[in-house]
Amino acid sequence: MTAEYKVQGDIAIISLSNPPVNGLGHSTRVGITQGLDKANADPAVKAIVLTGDGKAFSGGADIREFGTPKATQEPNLNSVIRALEYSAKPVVAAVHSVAMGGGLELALGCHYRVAAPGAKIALPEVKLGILPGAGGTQRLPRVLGVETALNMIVSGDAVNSEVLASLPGQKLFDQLSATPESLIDEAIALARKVAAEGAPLPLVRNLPCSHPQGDAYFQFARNMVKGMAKNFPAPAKCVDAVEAATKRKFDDGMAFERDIFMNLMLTPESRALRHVFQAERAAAKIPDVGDDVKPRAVNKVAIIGAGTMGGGIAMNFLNAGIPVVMLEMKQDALDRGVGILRKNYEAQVKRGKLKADKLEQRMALLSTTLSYDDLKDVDMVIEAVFEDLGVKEAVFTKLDAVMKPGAVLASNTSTLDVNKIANFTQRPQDVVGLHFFSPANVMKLLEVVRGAKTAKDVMATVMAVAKKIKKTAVVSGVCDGFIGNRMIEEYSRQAGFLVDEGATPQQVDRAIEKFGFAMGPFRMGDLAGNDIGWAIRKRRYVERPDMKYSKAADLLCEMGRYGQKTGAGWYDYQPGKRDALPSPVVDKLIDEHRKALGITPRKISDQEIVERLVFALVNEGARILEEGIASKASDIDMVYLTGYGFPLWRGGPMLYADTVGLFNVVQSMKRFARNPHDDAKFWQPAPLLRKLADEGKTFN
Ligand code: 3H9
Repeated sequence: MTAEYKVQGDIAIISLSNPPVNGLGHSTRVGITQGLDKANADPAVKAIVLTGDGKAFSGGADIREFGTPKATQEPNLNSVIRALEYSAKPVVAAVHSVAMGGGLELALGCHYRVAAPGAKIALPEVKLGILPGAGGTQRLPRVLGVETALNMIVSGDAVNSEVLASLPGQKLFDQLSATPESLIDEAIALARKVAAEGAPLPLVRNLPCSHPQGDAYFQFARNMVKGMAKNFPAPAKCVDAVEAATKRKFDDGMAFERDIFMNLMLTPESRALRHVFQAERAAAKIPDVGDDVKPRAVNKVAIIGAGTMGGGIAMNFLNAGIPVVMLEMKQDALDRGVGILRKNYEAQVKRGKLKADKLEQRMALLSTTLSYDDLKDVDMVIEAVFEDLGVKEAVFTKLDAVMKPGAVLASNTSTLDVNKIANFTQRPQDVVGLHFFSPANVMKLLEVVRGAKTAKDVMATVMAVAKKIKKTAVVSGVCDGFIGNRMIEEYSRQAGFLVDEGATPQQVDRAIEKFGFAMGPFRMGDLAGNDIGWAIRKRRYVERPDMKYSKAADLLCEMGRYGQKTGAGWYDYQPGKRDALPSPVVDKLIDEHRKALGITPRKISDQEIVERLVFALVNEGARILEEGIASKASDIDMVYLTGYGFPLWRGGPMLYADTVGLFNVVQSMKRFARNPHDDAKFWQPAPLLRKLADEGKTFN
C-alpha cells in the first residue's frame, strides 16, 4: 500500500506515500479508500486529514501507469473522489509543495482544503495532451470562477497557493496555513472544528457554475486557443469541457469530461507529449552513472574563445549566476566578444525580457583575460575555438599545463574526435565534449560527448551543470557528427537526391515544413551557410569515396551561393531581408545538373519527400542506437526535438517511426533501395530496426 494511515487523538491522517511525487497509482488509491473506510468505522475518529508525504501533496495520476490496466483498475480516481465526497466524517485536504492534476482533483473532492504557502497548484494535463479526467474541468470553475479556471486548465501552468488564496470570492482554499510547517496542525484544528460543529459537509459539486456572458466568452476562448495550439487537440477540448460545466448538470459534465479524456489519451499528440515528458527525464540519467557518483563542484567557468559560440555559451552561465572568465588571444577579439554579449543582453532589456539591473549583475560576473595563467582557479573550462584538430591540440596542451587537478576540460567541438582531444592531455579522464547548438544562449540542446576515458564523476558533473544552465543534456558516444549531425547528414543527402530526381528545393521545404519541421533542409542550409556542408562533403569525398551524394549543392557553392550571408543560396534574398524567394538561377542550375546526369525529372509526392527525409533519420538513428552511441531511442528523440526543430506533436523521429509502425518503415526503405537514383546501401534497414520490425516491437 502506498498510503499510510494513523490516528492522532480523534483525527485520522491518511498520508499518500508513493515517491517521488505521490502519483495516484492503484495501490495509493486503494490505500486512500481503505483509510477512509477505517476512519469511518472507528467511533474514536471524528474527522480525517488527507495529505502527502515528502516533497508533494500529489503530482497527479501516476504517469508510470498510463497505458496499463492499473490506470483504470478500481478504485479509479473518480471512485476515490466519490468515496471522499460521501465520507460521513469530514475530510480536510492538507495541500503542500505540489498539487497537480489528479492531486488537485483529489483535493477538490475533499470537504475542506487548507494549503501551505508556496504550494504549486496546477492542472497540467494539457501538457500531456489530455485534459483533467477526474473532475478538474467541472470542479475547478466552481471554486475559482470560469475564467481563472479555464486559464489554468488551458495553459497547464502552476499558480502559487498564496495567489489563488487571495483571489476575491475563491472557494478553492478554506485556509492558508501560516507556514508550511504549521500546515498539518492547522488542518487538524480545522477538522476538529468542523466535526464539532456538525454542519452539513460542503461539496464542490454542489456549487453553482456560470459565466455572465457565457457564449461570447467561450467563443473568444476558442479563438484564442485555436491560434495558440494549432497542432494539439487538447486545449480546444478543455474549452468544451469547461463550457459543459456551465451548461450541464454536474454528473453529465463529468461524463462529458470522461469521454473527452479517454479519446484524447488515444491521440498521437498525447502519446508524443507523454513520451517527451518521460524522455526528458530519462535523458538526464546515464545507465552506468548512478546517484552514488557525486558531481564535482563547479563554481567558476572559463570559456576559451570570445566568438559567437563562446559568447553564447558564456551567457548561459552568467544567466545562472556562475562567474565566467573568457580567454582570447588578442585584446580586440575579447573587446568585440564582450561588446556583442552586452548587446545581446541590451536587446533583451529592450524587449522587456530582462531588467536593466539584472543586465549589470550578469555582466559583473564576467571577466576577461589573455593569459592561461588566469584559469588556474576555475572548476571547468569550455573550449570554443576554431574547428581544427591542430588548434585544439594547442589549446588543450596549454589547459593541461595550467588547470588545477580535478578541473573539467570540455570541448565544444561539433565534428572532431573527443578521444583525440582528450589524449592531447595527461588527464583524458577529465575531458568531455559539450556540443552547444547555435545560438548557444537560446537552443535547449546540449550534446554531452562521452569520451572513452571520461570519468563517471565528470559525466555526473556536466549533467548537473546542464541542469543548472537549463539545457536538455543528451549523452552521445564519440562518432563523426555525434547523434544529431550524423543523422542530419543522411537527411541532407536525401534532400539532395530528391532535387536530382525532380523535386524543387521549395517543394522539399514546403513538404517537410507541413509535416511540422520548423524549417526545411534548403532554407536551413541557406541560414546556416551552405559552405559548412560543402566542407564536410569535401572531407567525405576523400575519407569515404564510396558514399553517394547529389552534386547539386557543390555546384551551388561553386557559384558562391552560400546562403543568407552571401545574399543568395538555394533561394534569392533581397538586401536586409530574410524571405526566401525562388531563384531562377538555381532552377537553371538544377535543370542542367539533371541533364548532365541524364535524369528526366519526375513528379515526387509530398509523402515520398517526408518519408525519405524522416526515415533517413530513423535508419541512421537505429544504427546509432545499436552502436551504443545513444543509450536510448528517446535520447535521439530529445536531440531532434530540442536541437533540430522536429515537430513536438510527433514526439521525435524514433517515436514517429513507432507510430507509423516499424514494419511499414522497413517496407518503405526496401522501396527506396530499389530507386536507382538513391543510395541502395544506405536504405538497407539497420539490423536493429529489422529485428524490431520482425518481432513486432517498437524503439520505445
Ligand atoms: C493526471 O493527473 C490525470 C488526471 O487528471 C485524471 C486521471 C484519471 N507520476 O519533474 P521532476 C516523476 S495526469 C509519476 O524531475 P521536479 C518524474 O518522472 C498527471 N511520476 O521533478 C521524475 O521521476 P524520476 C498530471 C511522476 O521536482 C520525478 O517525479 N500531473 C509524476 O522538478 C521527479 O520529477 C503532471 O503532469 C507523476 N504524475 O518537478 C505532473 N510527476 O526521478 C507533471 C513526476 O524517476 N510533473 N513524476 O525521473 C511535474 O510537473 C513535475 O514532475 C513536478 C516535480 C512538479 C511534480
